[in-house]
Amino acid sequence: MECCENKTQWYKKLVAVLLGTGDCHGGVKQNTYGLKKIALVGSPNVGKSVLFNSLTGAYVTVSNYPGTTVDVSRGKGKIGQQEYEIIDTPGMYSLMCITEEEKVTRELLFKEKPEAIIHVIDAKNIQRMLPLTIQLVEAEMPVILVLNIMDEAERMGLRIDIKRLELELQIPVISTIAALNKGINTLKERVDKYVKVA
Ligand SMILES: Nc1nc2c(ncn2[C@@H]2O[C@H](COP(=O)(O)OP(=O)(O)O)[C@@H](O)[C@H]2O)c(=O)[nH]1
Ligand SMILES: [Mg+2]
Repeated sequence: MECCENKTQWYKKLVAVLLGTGDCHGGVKQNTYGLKKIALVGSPNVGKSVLFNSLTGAYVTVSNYPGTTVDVSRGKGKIGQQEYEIIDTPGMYSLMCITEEEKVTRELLFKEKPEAIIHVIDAKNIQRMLPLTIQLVEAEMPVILVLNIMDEAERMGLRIDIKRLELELQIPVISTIAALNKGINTLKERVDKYVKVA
């Protein structure tokens, strides 16, 4: 997005930028400097942004990843007693990146080294989406797997043995229905435990 395209009056934007409370798009900026990071990754349309909104407050910063036109959203979120910078990354299908979005997410993961990487998948398409989980685990990243859109998966009659999946993958696995805010507290508890142990 070009600056000043939106409808916020120019002087409000200027004041926000000068006071450090806003970005050039007039959005309110969250100071997440120095906070440990948690990244949400996964294919497009799996519910990353819905989860991001559940985990963060009202104010988030959307900015281009340096040197690209790809948007990355960042916000502050409290998990357990700790505040984190939560990052909503551009959609990625594979660590063997092809698209600019995938390159950004890959670079972000390697450079910013989040404390936890929440791989969000659409439970209906678990077979197609698990390969990225495995790639992330093999890259020795701190992965937590979220099986989202469980409502539709269950409606289709899909039964997923979560305990078995945890045993096989050796990572925490949580099921959620992000659109209905279900499973979010369990996810937070598991992230909290996971980050403390790591
Ligand atoms: N049925 C259902 N829909 C969901 C769930 N979570 C997200 N969605 C919907 O899936 C679509 C994509 O969500 P979004 O967060 O934009 O996905 P993203 O591309 O991964 O960021 C939206 O229409 C959401 O409302 C869920 O648990 N169940
Ligand atoms: Mg999104």
